[in-house]
Formats: sequence, C-alpha cells, structure tokens
Amino acid sequence: PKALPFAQRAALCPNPVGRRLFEIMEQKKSNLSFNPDVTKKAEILRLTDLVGPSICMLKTHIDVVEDFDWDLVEQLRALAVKHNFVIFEDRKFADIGNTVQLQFTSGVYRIAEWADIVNAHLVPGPGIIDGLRQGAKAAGRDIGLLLLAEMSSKGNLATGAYTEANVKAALEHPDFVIGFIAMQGLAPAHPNLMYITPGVQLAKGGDALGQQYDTPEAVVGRKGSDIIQVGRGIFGAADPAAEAEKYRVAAWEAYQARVQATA
Ligand code: UP6
Repeated sequence: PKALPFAQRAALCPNPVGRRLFEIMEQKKSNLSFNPDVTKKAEILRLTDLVGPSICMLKTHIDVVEDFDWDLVEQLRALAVKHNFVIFEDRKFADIGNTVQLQFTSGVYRIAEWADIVNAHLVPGPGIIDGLRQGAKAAGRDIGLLLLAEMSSKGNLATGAYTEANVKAALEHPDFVIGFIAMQGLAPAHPNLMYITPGVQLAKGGDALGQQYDTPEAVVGRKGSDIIQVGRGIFGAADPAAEAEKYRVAAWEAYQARVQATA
C-alpha cells in the first residue's frame, strides 16, 4: 500500500493530538505503543520510565490498577513530558452517548482530564462519538478518538460491513476521530487517519484466551498499519527497555521500507 511519510501526514491531521502523535513518531523514530498491563501503580510507573525513550504512545487500562490514585495520573503525565509520548486510555467505550460522556468525565478515573486519546466501539451508533466529543469539550482539552474497526482476538465480530461502517463514521467526524484500532492499514488509504495494531510480538503465536500475534514486519511492512501495540512481548521480557528497542527498530524499519517502496 502507498505510504506518505508520517511528517507529511501530520500536516493533514485536523485534530491537534493526531498531529502531535505523527510529529512525535517522526522525532523519536518510533511507531511503537507500549501497554504495561499490570495491576500495581509502582510497576506501571517503573515499566513506563524504562520503556519511555522507545515509544510514541503509552496505552493504559486504568481500571485494572489495584492501588489507583490521582498521583498515578500525575506521574504518568510527568513521564509523558519527560519522554515525549502521548497517553491512550484503552477504555473501549461502548454505551449510548449520554452514558459514555459520564464515564469519560466522571467517576473515579475522570479520563477526559488526563488521556490524550481514547477509543470506542461503534456498536451503539454515532451518538457514542458525539457523547465523547462533548466530554472532551467539557474537559477543555485536546483529545483524539480511535474507533475499533477491527480486533486481534480469534472469532471477533469486527469484520466486513462493521469495519466499513467504522471507516465511514471516522470520515464523518474528522475533527475528533484520528484513526483506528485495526489489524492493517485499511484500504483505501486515508493519510490523515492512523492505524494502530494490537496483537504484535516478534514471533507469531497467541495466548490461551484468543489473542493472536503477528510480527512488526508483517503488520507495518506488509499490511500497511502505522503503529504496533505491544504489551506482554515487552514487559514479559527479562530486559523490557532492550526489548522495546527491538520492537521500535523492527517497526520503524518496516515503516521506512514501506515509504521507500512507494516513493
Ligand atoms: N487490544 C488487543 N486487541 C484488540 C484491541 N485491544 O489486544 O483488538 C489490547 C488489549 C491489550 C493489548 O486490551 O491491552 O491490546 C495487547 O496486549 P498484549 O501485547 O500483551 O497481548
């Protein structure tokens, strides 16, 4: 698939967070997003600080943290400044607009006050996008939304017409939707939108609960995705910082090869 450099795509992005993410990717030569899916605050912070130099984005599941407090959020924001990455809370909103607005801005986590990026399933219809957009507006911060156009898990139902409906909804909300969770760069190419792919490890495989892994080379090089999303492949390694560098280099080289092949 034809590939414009990230720097040029930044200029096409109407949403400030999408623009910034493309710029960080170019600055850090990183299209690696890391998710420390562990349940202790100190371990999340330790892993994030270790891996920070290699990543463009940190993905959180804030609701799995056993000792969550607001200081965790503040420390993550400080690490985002220190290492220059954006924070994506993988909340996978999936309710009616009014409810997701409350879930986004209220409760224990007040996600709209600290996340740069959130995501949503389109199952409830486009009202979910409007509800989250209102939440972002109320928080007074620049936030970008990713739609789950495809998933990595075995037997998932995000295929065909459902995937296409996600692309259509993204094109109808260009100010707020910055891209997709998808298993590939969906055709036709929309260079203002980014494609983030979970289910990535250095070797193909899976886990016992339906996760399926493909390699950075396949995902970014052959399938035209932009960002690899890696969790256990990195924090399960003996040296997470060194392992993150391996993933960064693999994904960046695959991206460069794709851009050069289509230049
Ligand atoms: N994730 C997927 N597949 C999807 C969407 N999201 O794996 O289709 C998320 C998971 C997890 C991460 O919630 O946080 O990506 C993958 O982590 P792993 O690399 O440890 O498998």
